Order: sequence, then C-alpha cells, then structure tokens
Amino acid sequence: MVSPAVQQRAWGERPNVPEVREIDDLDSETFVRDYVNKFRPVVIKGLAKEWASRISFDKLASHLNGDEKVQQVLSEPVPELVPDYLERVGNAGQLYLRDFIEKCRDPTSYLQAYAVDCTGPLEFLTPTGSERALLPKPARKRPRNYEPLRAFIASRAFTDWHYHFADETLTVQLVGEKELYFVAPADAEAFLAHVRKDAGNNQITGISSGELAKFSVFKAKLNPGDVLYIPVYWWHLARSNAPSITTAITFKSPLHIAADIRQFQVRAVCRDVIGNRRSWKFIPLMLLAIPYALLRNLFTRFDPREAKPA
Ligand SMILES: O=C(O)CCC(=O)C(=O)O
Repeated sequence: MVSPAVQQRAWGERPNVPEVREIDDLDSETFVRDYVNKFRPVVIKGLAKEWASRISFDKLASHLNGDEKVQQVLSEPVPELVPDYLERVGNAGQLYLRDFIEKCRDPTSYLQAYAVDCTGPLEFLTPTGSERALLPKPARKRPRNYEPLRAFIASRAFTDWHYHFADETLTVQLVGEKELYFVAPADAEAFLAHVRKDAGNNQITGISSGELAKFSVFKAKLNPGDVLYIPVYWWHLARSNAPSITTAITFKSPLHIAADIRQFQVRAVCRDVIGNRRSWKFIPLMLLAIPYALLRNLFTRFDPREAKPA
C-alpha cells in the first residue's frame, strides 16, 4: 500500500508517458557519440545482469558484522512522514545497517538509505574488474562533484526532482524494480522557474501533479541488471514501490557540455560565482571553460536544449 503522502507526490504518472530509449548493448565509442555528446538518456537492458545476480538484501546482510552504521539516512523520502519515521527508527544517523536492512523487509516500511561512500560493507556493491569492463569507458573517469559510487538502499524509494551538476551518472539497478522520470531540457528552465524563483538550486520538492502536467515528462523503467545513463543537468526523479538496491556510478561530464552557457544551469552558476565574493577564485576557470565550450560546440552544431530521450 502506498502511503497517502506518497500518493500526493507528483512524478509524472499519466497515460502514454513516452519512454527513454532502451537498447541491448553499447560500446564505449557509441555511448560517447550518440548519448553523452548528444546529452540524451538511454537504458542499456541487462548490461549489469551478472552483477545484479550476485546482489540481494540477504547477501548484503551477510557481509555485515553488526557494527556498521548506515553512513547517511536521508530523511524519510516523504517529508510529511519524518516524525513517524524518527519515532520508529530513532536518530536516523545512528541506525545500524543490519537493523536498517531488517526494517526494509517490513512491507509497511518506507525507508531509504543513501550511502555516499561505498566502502566497508558496502564495498560489496562496488563493481569488480569484470563488471567494470561492462561499463563504457568514460565511467572510469573520476567525477567533479560527486562520489564515484553511491548506493540507494530502500524498502520503498522516493528521490524527488533534482539534477546533477557537471557530472554524468550511470544508474545500475541491482535489486527490485525502479522507475525514473525526466523532464526534457527544453522545459528545464521553465520547470524550475515555475516551482521556485531561485534558479541556482538543483532540487525541488513537492511539485503538484497540476504543475507537472505543463511539462514534457519521460519515463525509464529499470529491472535488476539494467543500467540507465542520466545526462548532466537532466531533471529526474526516482521511485520504487518495493525493496530495491541501486548504485549510481558518476563520472566527469565532457567540458564542452558541462560549461555550455546555453544551459540555464550553467548561467545560474555563473551568476552565483560573480555574485559571491568567496567564489571569485572560480572566475578564471569560467573564463577558460565557457569560451572553450562555445568554440567546440560551434563545430558540433548540437544544441543541448533540444536533446530528446528517444
Ligand atoms: O535511485 C534513487 O533512488 C535515486 C537515483 C538518482 O536520482 C540519482 O542517482 O541521482
């Protein structure tokens, strides 16, 4: 049963939501040419099937010796439920990972742990040599802003609308199903302006279905073993209605995309840097990166605001 508070969250459920393209295989060159440089999401079906077949809640629990704590439990995915959540699990930061996993097995629970650093027991969720070989080469470049590997462990998951800045993501579904929704870049600026005036912010909560209905929404459905590429700056939301384990592998965006001034997110950051004296050290970087991106994009003639998911 989905809690009433969750039912009120808007993620784009409506008839005939177009789906992100699904493909069966992908080599590194095609990945960069047709997806990263085109700023376009894609689902690679079953790319991590082997890896997913070795991950489960039981196996994760068996790797724990009992002392490990969840590095960070995000507040209950649904803010309205936070008081109830804290009453049930105590101080979220103090929760033992083993207890957390036990609580995830409770079909009435609505919990989500977010590990920013997959070390210790969560190293088990890290791709090994052979699994890494599955992933396109750019996925081996260290990200600018995010940890290279994060994990989302949940009884039921809800990560509200946000986008990533200057880094790309490969979302690897290991346990359970998950749906991700996207707002097309053509709508990105209006989307944020509509819900919040502060265009420097990369996340929002609580958009209503009525508001969301004004925007083009796309959907990707992930089964265990599927890998989803989430391009930088694409607004997205994730949800699942059953226990799930997902990892996010993050890698550096190519500079001509990360610093493309045609994207409002880049302009918003420039405004922040100029307006905030403490960030002035970034001005030389901006002065190099933005002209480089402009020049490079002159030759590619590709406008990321027109990127389409299919
Ligand atoms: O899997 C999730 O719950 C969140 C995934 C996501 O939105 C992300 O990697 O940024």
